[in-house]
Amino acid sequence: MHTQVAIVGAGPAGLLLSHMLRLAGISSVVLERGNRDHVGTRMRAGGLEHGAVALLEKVGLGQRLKDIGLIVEQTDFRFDGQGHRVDFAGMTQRCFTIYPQYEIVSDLLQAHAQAGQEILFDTPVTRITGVDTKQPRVYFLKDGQEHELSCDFIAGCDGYHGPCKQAIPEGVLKVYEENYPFAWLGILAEVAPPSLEVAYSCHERGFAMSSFRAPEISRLYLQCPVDDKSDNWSDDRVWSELHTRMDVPDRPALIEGRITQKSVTAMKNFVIEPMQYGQLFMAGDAAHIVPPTGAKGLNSALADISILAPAFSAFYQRGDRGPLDRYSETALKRVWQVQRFSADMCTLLHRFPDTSEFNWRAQRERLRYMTTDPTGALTYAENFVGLPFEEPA
Ligand code: RFL
Repeated sequence: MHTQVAIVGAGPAGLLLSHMLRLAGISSVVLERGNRDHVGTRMRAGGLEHGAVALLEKVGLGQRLKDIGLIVEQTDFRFDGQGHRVDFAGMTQRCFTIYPQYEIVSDLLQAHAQAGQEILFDTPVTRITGVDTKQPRVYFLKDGQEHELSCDFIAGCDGYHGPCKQAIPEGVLKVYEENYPFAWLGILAEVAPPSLEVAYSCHERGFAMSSFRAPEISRLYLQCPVDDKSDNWSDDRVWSELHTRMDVPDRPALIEGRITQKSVTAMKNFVIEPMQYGQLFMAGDAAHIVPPTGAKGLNSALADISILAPAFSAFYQRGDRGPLDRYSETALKRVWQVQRFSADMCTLLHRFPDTSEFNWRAQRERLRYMTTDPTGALTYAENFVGLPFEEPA
């Protein structure tokens, strides 16, 4: 088997890349460890920056997004018993769109099916070789048998735990990592949020957040200990803690509903440099992770592809390898801006277990500055709606 670009991973990054390559007439094969159901139903991110929406529209994936995406124009920050709204859309003339990750994946799977482009599910990649040669190879299992795919390039879109980055030699790869001393209990509930806005709460008992995935589906989060388990959280305990942390007199109280999912997620920043080596190009969570406080993980994965797909086009259509050679440098500029914003939001909104009274007091003053001072609010607004994406040709 041979293809031009072998793509490891059928998450949003891998699927968008193969979709954009097909539009440019470049062949690719997507190899995915999980099965189709697993890939299509994963409940993860929910919000798209304006640049991500523009990119999806440009590559023909804008219709359902337009039909069912929900526009958000302001964020409500709650602290010291009060709500403080930041009208980010008014400040930037851009909005944020709630469109769950599983909908993007579903649109991409549908586009692949319509184009007759097969995705190889249940095919875990075991190793890749020859990334510093003209003919790298990807080895994968299918029905227990090892198979080999030769290619011109490999795109490592295999998430944080995937195998591709291991092909970059130790002396070349630099890993930056920050782990936080708390986690998030993520809750999915069948109930409409009190209003269609994202609300963050910085409370002395810990961070809480109210968002949504659809008009009748709330997505809620509670800061919890790093080693916590979702079994420790009965539904009553979840709602009681959410009310304590989220409800303030000047905002409608949270409405309770049937909880359908609870899971604990660790918080970390992680970046590898460079994001490429030889014929291997890393994208999305495989190359960088952010704590989800700034809603950037999915957006960053799509932003990488907005750079990588046109770089492959430049190579195959014009014989110009320059954009590919500069991919890591170009992508990392945006990646680090997103890391900086996500780390700031994470630090600003959580209650650190060992924080001093001084830091806790100063933390809320930083929040007050960000929500009430025009300069502070504009800085938040510009970062939240998103830094520019590369414009695909
Ligand atoms: P993905 O989605 O992890 O896809 C990687 C794919 O690679 C496959 N894979 C392999 N395939 C073949 N062989 C192997 N050996 C393989 N090893 C791995 C995996 O099965 C998988 O299908 O990465 P991608 O495409 O880079 O997309 C990134 C996004 O998924 C991610 O950034 C966001 O979901 C992060 N994230 C959130 N981001 C937000 O912006 N807002 C959120 O609210 C938010 N919530 C979340 C999240 C991530 C979560 N995870 C990962 C724990 C909530 C959760 C629970």
